[in-house]
Amino acid sequence: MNKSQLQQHDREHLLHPFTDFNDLGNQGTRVITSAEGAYITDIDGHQMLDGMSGLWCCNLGYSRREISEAIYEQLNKLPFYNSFFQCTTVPSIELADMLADVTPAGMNNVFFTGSGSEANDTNLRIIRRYWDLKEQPEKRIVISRKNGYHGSTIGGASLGGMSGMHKQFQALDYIEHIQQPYWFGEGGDMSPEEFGVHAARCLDEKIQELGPDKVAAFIAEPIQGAGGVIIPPETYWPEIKKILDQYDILLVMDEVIFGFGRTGEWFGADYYGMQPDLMTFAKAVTNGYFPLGGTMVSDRVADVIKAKGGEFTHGYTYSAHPAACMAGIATINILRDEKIIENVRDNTGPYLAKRWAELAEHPIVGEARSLGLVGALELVKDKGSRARFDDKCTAGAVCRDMSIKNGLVMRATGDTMIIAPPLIMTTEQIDELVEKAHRALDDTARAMA
Ligand code: PXG
Repeated sequence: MNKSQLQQHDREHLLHPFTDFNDLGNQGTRVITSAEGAYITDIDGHQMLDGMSGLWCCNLGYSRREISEAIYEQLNKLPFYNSFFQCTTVPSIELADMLADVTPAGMNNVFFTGSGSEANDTNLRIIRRYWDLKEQPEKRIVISRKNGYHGSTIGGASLGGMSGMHKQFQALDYIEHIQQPYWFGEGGDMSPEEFGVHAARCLDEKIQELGPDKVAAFIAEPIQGAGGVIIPPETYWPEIKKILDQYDILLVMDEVIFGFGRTGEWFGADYYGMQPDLMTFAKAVTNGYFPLGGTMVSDRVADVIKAKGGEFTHGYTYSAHPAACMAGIATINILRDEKIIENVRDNTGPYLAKRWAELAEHPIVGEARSLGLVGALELVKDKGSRARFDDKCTAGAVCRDMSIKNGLVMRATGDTMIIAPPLIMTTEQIDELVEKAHRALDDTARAMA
């Protein structure tokens, strides 16, 4: 099939995730046909620097044969066996061991799933099971945050704080949402430090309002990813820690985007010095080469579930899929052997911070923020008042298209442009990324004038 035939068949038969089908019908899909290193190529032969690591998952880029070969060899040896009914496989045990090793101290158990959404549903099941076994069944409410993203299953989307998603289904009624720590958008006249404490205190207020004996857990991404790379002020997590220490409430950190090195530490929890009770992961655990997710379970929680016995009635056919686990093992080996995460912490992260900050000088950029290998640009019409161009987020959509035209995949979340490039990026590629982003901003400014 040629390009237009592919696009036509795509329109006729493929329902895409998070897609406005009118827009899709008008524009047609971009057909991506190959990828190498940090670059992807479409069917027209247009090569683009992938500033989004696929969908926040191909942290090692696209050319790691060690991972594809590990999957292939496993598929030839034992393509599938389940982990139900007292069965197990060698790759799943080995990966569980490795995960216990690379995750924060005290997290020594893993429950495998096929995705991040399934892992957050698993968290809801574990949280309920834990408090039931502790004979505190009244602890049922899970507090989450507005504009957080935790997946698209009923549980994941209920935990998420994306109001547009809630409108399309009936969200679970035992989940409550508090303010996000989004200083640029919601900080008003407060300094970032003041606002960080303010946003954290919202958790305390919510706990007081609901009653500490009713609250089971608090879930949050260390930094919001899909919500627009919202890096909380430095005061935020220490204040949250204080509040959680005060009440008997579990902390779930959703590391689906920030796990496996994005901040320059293995996990966001390491970066912020937090000790979560549960930790969701997916995406980069296999470098995006095979679907795999899971939740790391702390000793505090796992000991109760294991010691009290009784069946935990939860699981997925593909929990601990052996080929997925082999992909995870190969990925972690590369991250470790090639000191990829240390390189982000010591070299490419600081380099991106310096180069990305230069974009704040651009007339339509209200803020340029970054951390490790993740960054965001706030597009504004007026820097002083932070006023946007319009309320339809046209500037973001235009900038995304201009960026692609200039050979860079940069995403738009509203009028916030975001990047999360592969961790293997060199400083030369960071220069290329910043230059292409600059050109996209120039083109956007012209188009919006
Ligand atoms: N938690 C977080 C923090 C995520 O970012 C999920 C859970 C769900 O994972 P699965 O594997 O079920 O998709 C995610 C996924 C975007 C975008 O537009 C982000 C995600 C997925 C799709 C699109 O940024 N994150």
